[in-house]
Amino acid sequence: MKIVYNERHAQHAAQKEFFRGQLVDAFEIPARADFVLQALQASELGPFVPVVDHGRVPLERVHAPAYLRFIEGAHAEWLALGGQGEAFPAVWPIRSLRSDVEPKSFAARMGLYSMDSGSPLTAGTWAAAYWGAQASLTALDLVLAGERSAYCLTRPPGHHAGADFFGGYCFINNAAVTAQAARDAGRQRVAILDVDYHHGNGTQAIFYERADVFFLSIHGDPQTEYPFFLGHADERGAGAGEGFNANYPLPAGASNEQWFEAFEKALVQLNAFAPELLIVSLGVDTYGGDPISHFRLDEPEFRRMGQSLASLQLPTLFLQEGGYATAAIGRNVLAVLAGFETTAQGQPGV
Ligand code: SP5
Ligand code: ZN
Repeated sequence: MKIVYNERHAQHAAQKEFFRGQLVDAFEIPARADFVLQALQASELGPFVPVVDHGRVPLERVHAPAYLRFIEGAHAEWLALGGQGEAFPAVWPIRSLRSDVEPKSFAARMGLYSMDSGSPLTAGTWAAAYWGAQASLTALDLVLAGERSAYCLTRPPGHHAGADFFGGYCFINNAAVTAQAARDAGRQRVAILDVDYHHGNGTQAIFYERADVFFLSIHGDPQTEYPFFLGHADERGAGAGEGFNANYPLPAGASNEQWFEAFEKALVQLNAFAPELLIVSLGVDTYGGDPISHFRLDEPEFRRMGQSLASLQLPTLFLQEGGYATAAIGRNVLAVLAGFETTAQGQPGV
């Protein structure tokens, strides 16, 4: 399996995040990708393919240009105002306030373009996120050129970012940018399967009224789990997109049996859609040892996940999302990809 690695990921390196009124050590840190890289280098997977710059246009197919400009300049604005270290929002346009007028105030724009105070924005956030999207687009090129699969190793992750907001450690929605690019390259039906512990609210919202990109997600129930305000089972798409969104919320603490029961149902739905491309938003924060999540998958389950995905016999792009048990991320990601690879090798080409 070819791998595209965003070497600039470490330019986004937050020290702290807000949690219960305190600044605590950040969970989404460069070591996450470093550990995955080490595990991949020690494996049979590869080769590594260099990132190709596809420019800003594919990002603007999903994200509002004004939002992208804001992210690009936000940290410099924060410093100019006397902000220290990483930038955090403090005020949001909640119900009854207007979000259709972009204020001049930096603090106000920070709130306009964000969904939480737990996603620090640093000097290198734009560079890391921009090149992450480019890495994902490069991985897409490989699959469009006939590769059975590809893996994009990047951070920060993307699935919580909406068309015009960041949050949940995410700034550019790599899965959405890549799915849209596949559509623009002529693929008619694209499926995005999100197996991160957290619901991919950004990806869902971007494609909610569309029938050409089917979003499916298995995640912690938003009644108790981040991102709280989206990800319920009754969200099935709207308008032309009715029936092309599927959520499988599971209670925090769900068993592996429950997880795979939901996963297999999602795969049946996905298969019936007959997509020409599968994008997997691969968060491994479903791991039992994850410090901020509450499912119980471990190495055998991650391998089984990869094997089941290969059995769909679809061109498949794996895209790194969450996973915060830093020392175990490499092992867990490798289990998915190696599980996929061993199964895919026994199959005829797609
Ligand atoms: C991509 C992704 O996985 N984003 C997850 C965002 C989760 N944000 C909420 C984090 C809450 C941190 N809880 C700290 C628990 C300390 N014991
Ligand atoms: Zn997550």
